Amino acid sequence: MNILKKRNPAKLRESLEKTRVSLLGQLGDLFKHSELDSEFWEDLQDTLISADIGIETSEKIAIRLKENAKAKNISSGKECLRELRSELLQIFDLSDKDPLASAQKPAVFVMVGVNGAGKTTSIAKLTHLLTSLNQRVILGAADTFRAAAVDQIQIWGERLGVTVIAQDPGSDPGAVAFDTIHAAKSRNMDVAIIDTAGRLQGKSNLMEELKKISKIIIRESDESSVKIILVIDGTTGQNGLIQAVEFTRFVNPDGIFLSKLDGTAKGGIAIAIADQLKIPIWFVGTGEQPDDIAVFDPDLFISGIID
Ligand SMILES: Nc1nc2c(ncn2[C@@H]2O[C@H](COP(=O)(O)OP(=O)(O)OP(=O)(O)O)[C@@H](O)[C@H]2O)c(=O)[nH]1
Ligand SMILES: [Mg+2]
Repeated sequence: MNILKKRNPAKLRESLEKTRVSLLGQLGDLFKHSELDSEFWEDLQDTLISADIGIETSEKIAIRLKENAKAKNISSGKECLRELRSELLQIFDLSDKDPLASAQKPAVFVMVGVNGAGKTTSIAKLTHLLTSLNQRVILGAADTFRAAAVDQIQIWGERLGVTVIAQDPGSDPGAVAFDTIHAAKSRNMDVAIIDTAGRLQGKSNLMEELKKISKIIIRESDESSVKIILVIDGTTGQNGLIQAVEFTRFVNPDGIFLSKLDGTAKGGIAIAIADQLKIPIWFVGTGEQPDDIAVFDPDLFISGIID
């Protein structure tokens, strides 16, 4: 059983407020159109693009809706809105697994992403969520690159009452990851969460290093229990998507943590991520505190932006 399913639905809805207001106003006007004429289809596509769904995905949705409307003899905006919902649901229908599924303990989360995406804060949130579900959690400070990174995660560890495995800044991140897995095993932990240094796509040496760290982690664990979680800053819109594509050249993310969904009207990026990357979104960040996390759910998300 997936104990994470639909955790904090209200937070997910709340975080979509700005996206909903901006998208809904436009969709509302659009679907009032009495006629589904060429102007309607153009406006629909533009509306989707302006919600950060991206040109390619927006085009695809508009084309499919148009085909469906024709095939099903749909002529009213209202019916078309229903079709939009099922079209979006289909985009999120990806082969997904339980993030915590693991043949043997511990499940290992490796957090990766560009500088400042929200990796370390998201670790605090996951820790908070998992410990509240009676999971035993240990953290690994494998961001040994940025001077204050080890302190930052240690402070979270203290606040949340979990152990942080760390070495001095500048030490080998692969060694910290190795230590964390072994500490997790010997202490019978349910979940080990490993922080990594932020890296920009252009820095291929850092990207190669990430590949190395993830190889060590997979070698030291049961492969099925290791989940690479790509953290994408939701406020960066289409740019976040470009970064994500770059990461997939070096590691294979299993799931996405979409951070900073609060305060952005760019929530439509979730749709572009699912459509273009085919990687499931697992969690969203809804603020800066440890309890500002929601488990992503396609139904709730779609209702959150169009209802
Ligand atoms: N509003 C909001 N702020 C967030 C969220 N997640 C992270 N932040 C903020 O984003 C900033 C960067 O977060 P970090 O967790 O340090 O990001 P990081 O990816 O670990 O950064 P580096 O380690 O430097 O690469 C901090 O000020 C966080 O408080 C979120 O969901 N909502
Ligand atoms: Mg960090």
